[in-house]
Amino acid sequence: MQPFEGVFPADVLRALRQELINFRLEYKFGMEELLTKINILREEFEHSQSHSPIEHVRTRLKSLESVVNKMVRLRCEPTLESIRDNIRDIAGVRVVCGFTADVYWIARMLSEQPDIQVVEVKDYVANPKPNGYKSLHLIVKVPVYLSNGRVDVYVELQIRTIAMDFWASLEHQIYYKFDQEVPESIRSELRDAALTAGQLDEKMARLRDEVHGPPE
Ligand code: 0O2
Repeated sequence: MQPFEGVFPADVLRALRQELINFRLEYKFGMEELLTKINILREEFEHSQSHSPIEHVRTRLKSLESVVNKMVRLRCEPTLESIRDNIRDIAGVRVVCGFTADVYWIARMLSEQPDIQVVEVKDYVANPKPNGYKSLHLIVKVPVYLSNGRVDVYVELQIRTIAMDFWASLEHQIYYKFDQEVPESIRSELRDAALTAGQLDEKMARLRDEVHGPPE
């Protein structure tokens, strides 16, 4: 038996379920709009320059369960309107590039598009988190055109280099392995590893400039 069966009329539950599905779909569409823009830049670059600054792209849509968890954590009203305003990472796109300069190039290329509105920038590349985390985060508003009109949805865009991504993936795994209570010795090693990843990014950029000349 479903948890609310018998408590609310079946047609009310059906309508609520449909509303939630539609709500989540809007974010999926917003994410796909942004993904298309990124893929256009990627393909255009591959044709004109034979390589692309974009190595790979990943997308993720928060489950309804984690949306609700975040709603409770943020103490926001349990309404779709409030969730829409307050939870801005329901849809997430992560772009991984070769070099630090590419991170800013992609951010600029997307930010300059007139239908993308940048509402927040967190530059953890220039200002890494105390644990060593580096990445450029943008919250953007993307228009989605549905049969009944336009809806603007927030998408969280994370842009980072391969080295930053490698570090972040491992740190994320360690964080969960220790159930968020990471021993200081490991945290210190992780900070060291973040510095090494930063040095690798710098070294690779120097090498690239030596071989191909600095980027335009
Ligand atoms: P998931 O599953 O990757 O989405 P908030 O958005 O309120 O939860 P905050 O601090 O305001 O948190 O947002 P911020 O700093 O922009 O970070 C949001 C996301 O960036 C996180 O999402 C992670 O994906 C990533 N991130 C931030 N800090 C770290 C870090 O120290 N290590 C790693 N590995 N990733 C980080 P979620 O929701 O935590 O997870």
